[in-house]
Amino acid sequence: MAGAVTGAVAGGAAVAAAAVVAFGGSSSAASAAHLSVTAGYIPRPLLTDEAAAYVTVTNSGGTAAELTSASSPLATYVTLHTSTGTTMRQVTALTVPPHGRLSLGLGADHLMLERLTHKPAVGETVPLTLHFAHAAPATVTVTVPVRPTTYQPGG
Ligand SMILES: [Cu+2]
Repeated sequence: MAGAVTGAVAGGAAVAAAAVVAFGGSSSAASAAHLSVTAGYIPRPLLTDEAAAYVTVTNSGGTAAELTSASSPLATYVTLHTSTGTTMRQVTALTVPPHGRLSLGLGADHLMLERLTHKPAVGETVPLTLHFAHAAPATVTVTVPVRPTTYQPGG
């Protein structure tokens, strides 16, 4: 492909080509990250300060994507948290590996809904909008149920 496209490469195409090369330099380009979001829920919070939210993001593409931010009408703002042992800290992004998944859950990475607009009831459904980098679609909105505070998926 070298030479033939000289002068015809638009800015966006040049950036995409450079990103693919960075993943290994093979001439067979890795497929772009393609995401789906499933299996979400929110354990019912005891207060209105904050609530954790869990989803699973599956990447069927050959390049990594990043969850960079989220929002919800239930929260004033949403942060991304990672857990190490019993402590959690805020991070700027969570990685969705190629041909893999990002599983948010109790004791693991999670979304933190901060300053809730109200205390949600069990069975209420809450929209979550997730924003991704290096992926299609770049924005995914899912509706997740509020579960009992002690709920654990799959027992
Ligand atoms: Cu947290």
